[in-house]
Amino acid sequence: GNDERTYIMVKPDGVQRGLVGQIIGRFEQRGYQLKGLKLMQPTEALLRQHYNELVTKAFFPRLLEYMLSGPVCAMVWEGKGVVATGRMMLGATNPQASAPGTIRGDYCIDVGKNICHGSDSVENAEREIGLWFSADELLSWTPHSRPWLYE
Ligand code: DAT
Ligand code: MG
Repeated sequence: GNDERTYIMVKPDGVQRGLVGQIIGRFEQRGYQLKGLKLMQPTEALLRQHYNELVTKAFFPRLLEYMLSGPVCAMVWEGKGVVATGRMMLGATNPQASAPGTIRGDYCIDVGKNICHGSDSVENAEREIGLWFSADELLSWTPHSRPWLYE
């Protein structure tokens, strides 16, 4: 439905490079609704849960070091198809394979510095939102543009 949610995160390189506003702006412009937003320093324990399917990969130690290297901007966006569309807006995992016009295709080069995260399924989105946000950090509000976005 129109209340599908995804977890989007600007990674430490995106924050350092001043790209938080560009990434928020793309989701806003598309018409998605911001439900939660915070700048935070992730812990190793949280990152191990977030990337629980990747902890055995050879690149995981480098991924962990990168994700611990500074603050991240955590967000929840809501709207019809936001999980799949959010992934399209981010581009491919490897920025070299990301089309121009996508976030990774416009702003970065290497897979180990790919500036943003987006949930890969509705189920994982709900799991990740639960890891990164408490219930009282997610707000319920009615955007004035809703009738102009949805048929
Ligand atoms: P995505 O972030 O597109 O969902 P993923 O969940 O498979 O991709 O991996 C999470 C992150 O781990 C990814 O954004 C960058 C890093 N990563 C993935 N594959 C990698 C690889 N082969 N070498 C180095 N880093 C990798
Ligand atoms: Mg992933």
